Amino acid sequence: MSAQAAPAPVAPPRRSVPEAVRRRASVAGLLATAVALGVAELVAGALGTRSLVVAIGDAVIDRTPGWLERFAISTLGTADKPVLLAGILVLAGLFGAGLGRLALTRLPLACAGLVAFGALGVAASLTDARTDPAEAVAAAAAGAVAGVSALVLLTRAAAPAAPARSIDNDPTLFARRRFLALASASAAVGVLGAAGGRLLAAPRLNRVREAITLPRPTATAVPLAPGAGLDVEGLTPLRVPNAEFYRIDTALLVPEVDPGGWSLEVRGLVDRPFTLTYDELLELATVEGDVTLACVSNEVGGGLVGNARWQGVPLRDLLERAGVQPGATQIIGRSVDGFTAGFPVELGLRPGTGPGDVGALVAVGMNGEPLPQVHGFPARLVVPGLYGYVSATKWLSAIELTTFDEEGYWIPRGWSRKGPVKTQTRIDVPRTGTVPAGRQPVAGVAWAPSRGIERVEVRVDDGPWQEARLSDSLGVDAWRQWVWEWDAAPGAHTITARATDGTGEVQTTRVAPPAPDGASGLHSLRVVVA
Ligand SMILES: Nc1nc2c(c(=O)[nH]1)N[C@H]1C(S)=C(S)[C@@H](COP(=O)(O)O)O[C@H]1N2
Ligand SMILES: [Mo]
Repeated sequence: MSAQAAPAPVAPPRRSVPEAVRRRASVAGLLATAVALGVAELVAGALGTRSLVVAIGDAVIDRTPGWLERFAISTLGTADKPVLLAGILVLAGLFGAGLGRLALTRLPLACAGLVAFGALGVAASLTDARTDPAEAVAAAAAGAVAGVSALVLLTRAAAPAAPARSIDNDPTLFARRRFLALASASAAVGVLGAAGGRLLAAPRLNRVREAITLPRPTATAVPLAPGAGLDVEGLTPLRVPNAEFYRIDTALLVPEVDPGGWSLEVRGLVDRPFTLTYDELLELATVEGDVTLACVSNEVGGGLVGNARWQGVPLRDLLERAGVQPGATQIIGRSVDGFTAGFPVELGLRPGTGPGDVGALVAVGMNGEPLPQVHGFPARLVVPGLYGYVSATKWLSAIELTTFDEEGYWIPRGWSRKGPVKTQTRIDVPRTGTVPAGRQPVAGVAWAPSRGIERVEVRVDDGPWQEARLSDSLGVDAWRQWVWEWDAAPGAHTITARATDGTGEVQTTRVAPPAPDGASGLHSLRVVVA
């Protein structure tokens, strides 16, 4: 299209467009984009398909280099996702504002820009097998139609055809009011559409989840007698409630997996691959046990670790049914969201030995409930002794027997191929940097999943190591609470703790950062006794 080909459709030549009109045109384009996004969200929510904005975000995450993703996680933590979402929205807004200005002289081209934006959303959606292409196209088309309509109306209102009656000097203020009314309506459609879409998407799955009754486990976890945990204020409970359990995942929004349409495939280097529906999985014998899950990104003293009572089908049962071939060395868990994590075949085949050692599980329950959506509903892997990034695939869709030629999600991003959890101790109490003099509990948790915790010791300044009292053991895979009574003398002190695992090995004093295979070193705390 050339500038001379046709007279500008709605505005006088560019040079004479007043700045105020161009500003309004930017607002018009921004709001038309908001309308497009809002309507697309609403339709996606109503159809139960994935949000196009989220699809774009996930596509960005998948293409992010490992160093940048690590940097984002270490600087932004769990806020990395909202920051990315906000970034996408800001970029969309800038793009929209540009389209608005373009619309002043090239309305059809600006409309095509909105359509192209919708096409980008569809393209991003299609990179994910979960998304029904027809539904993605429907959501994008609805958004594009609404956005184009809004752009046409808003552009006309922003720059009325006759310059003499342009809204800058219209004494009746009619044009200005019309623009403001249209602008407010567009903003409302954008915001309400997005909110409505989210609301439609979330509760349906919650109702499905709440209607599920898990079968009784054939083997139960070590019973947690009332009072088995130590009663120290501020100390983390032996079993962290689901709502407080730490959460780490790469997906921009938590996958919403309807168990009705879900199935689990066991495949790869096996003699008899098979697929189970959710109901079929629940018909198999399940066991229950306490397993402490830890994230490799957890700093010494950090909170990315938790213990829960998991219920699930022993992975070994599924592998025996499939018949693992001799060439298989790695078990990869694949998620519906594309995430993968792999660990040695031996760990999947190792039988549990009893309530305090259940072995690897395809978990369906967490602390007596169906898995919460954020923790992998309807099913996830739990492999005692390994960091989550090499084992604990949430929203599990397939268990694939393969070799170590294939790399799980985090391996090419700079993390170690194997990820056994390092023995660690965390001091939880005292929580504050200042405590009164006199008798004080010093308390915390210590974990060495698959090896167990035998002893925890505490030291004040350079004093001798003093043995702490441990909570009852919930098995080798679960953390233990510990407490030591300190007779605190006034002054500034450093408290340090260390654990000894079930093999008799004292945790290392070597200080290491989380990358590439987990942080190490002793946790210590500076306390002022007043
Ligand atoms: N699908 C999927 N599963 C995943 C992850 C993920 O990003 N996506 N993160 C893993 C990591 S790094 C950890 S530490 C654990 C965390 O499990 P939680 O969120 O239930 O605590 O899940 C693992 N499973
Ligand atoms: Mo992790």
